[in-house]
Amino acid sequence: VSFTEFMRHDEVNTRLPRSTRARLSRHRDNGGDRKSFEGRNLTVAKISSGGEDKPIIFIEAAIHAREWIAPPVALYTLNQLVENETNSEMYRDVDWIIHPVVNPDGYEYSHTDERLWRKTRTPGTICDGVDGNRNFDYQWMLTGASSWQCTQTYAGYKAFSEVETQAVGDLFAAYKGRIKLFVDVHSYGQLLLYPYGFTDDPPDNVDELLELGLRFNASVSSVRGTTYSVGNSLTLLYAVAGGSRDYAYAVGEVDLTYTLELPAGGSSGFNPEESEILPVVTETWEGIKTFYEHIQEKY
Ligand code: 0X9
Ligand code: ZN
Repeated sequence: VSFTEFMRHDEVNTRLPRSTRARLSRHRDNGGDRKSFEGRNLTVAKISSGGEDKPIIFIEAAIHAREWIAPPVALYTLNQLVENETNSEMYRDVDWIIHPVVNPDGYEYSHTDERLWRKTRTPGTICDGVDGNRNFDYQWMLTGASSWQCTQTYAGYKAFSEVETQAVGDLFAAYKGRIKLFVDVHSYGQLLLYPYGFTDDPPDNVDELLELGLRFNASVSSVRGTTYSVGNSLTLLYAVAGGSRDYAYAVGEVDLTYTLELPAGGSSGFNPEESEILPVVTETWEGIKTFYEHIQEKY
């Protein structure tokens, strides 16, 4: 099931081979029919073999419009789960939520008008758009975010000003207690970052976050040598407050949350050659399988 097919068909179930026994449904819990600011579907795939109490792995991508290598990682995961029979045990005891394009308006704009557009497309009085990864309602505007609308890290006039971040927030609320691992896919930098973005005080379970992160790196690097640095967000990168990862951790009560910064590509870092997409996506898949194995063993 390609994402474009997925977008066009309400009844995705009928397109799945019966043998997979996956139920792939458009997500109905994120405010029902929430749309992006410009009216695009905020399409979220849930993959489940049934039941309402299994642990969930939640993957989101493209909260930042220009990071085009991110949606393919989410879509490859979706595709491997529902189309590759050999992976069907991966949704037997674990459910998956995959939100491949959190910011579809910005994503479209980065195709039509401005390749390096990052933010949403809500109009401002002088400049447009809000940085979705500064807009979540946890330590909003504390640090590493701007109140000036013309910056790339504009946090919005209030937390959750953007319908696209509200939709993600709704998912954390709807599945509170069940989401055990959350990955926010970005580019670029070959970094796997755990909480927090606003302080280098380690979270309670830093040992588990680091150890699993290092196992992610080992799995990815076994494919063709791509290595990730694993660590605290502020230490390895810079200060950020109001991001989805810290919101997931602190408000969503998700114990294992990461920002994944995929490898750079092309002249800007955000535009890898077409020939680089599959290599990046398939090596990352090995890391995602390691995340899955950890959740499978733990619960
Ligand atoms: O600045 C960001 O939002 C992320 N980097 S990016 O180049 N993709 O824009 C890093 C976010 C790290 N996450 C948190 N600290 N919450
Ligand atoms: Zn980003």
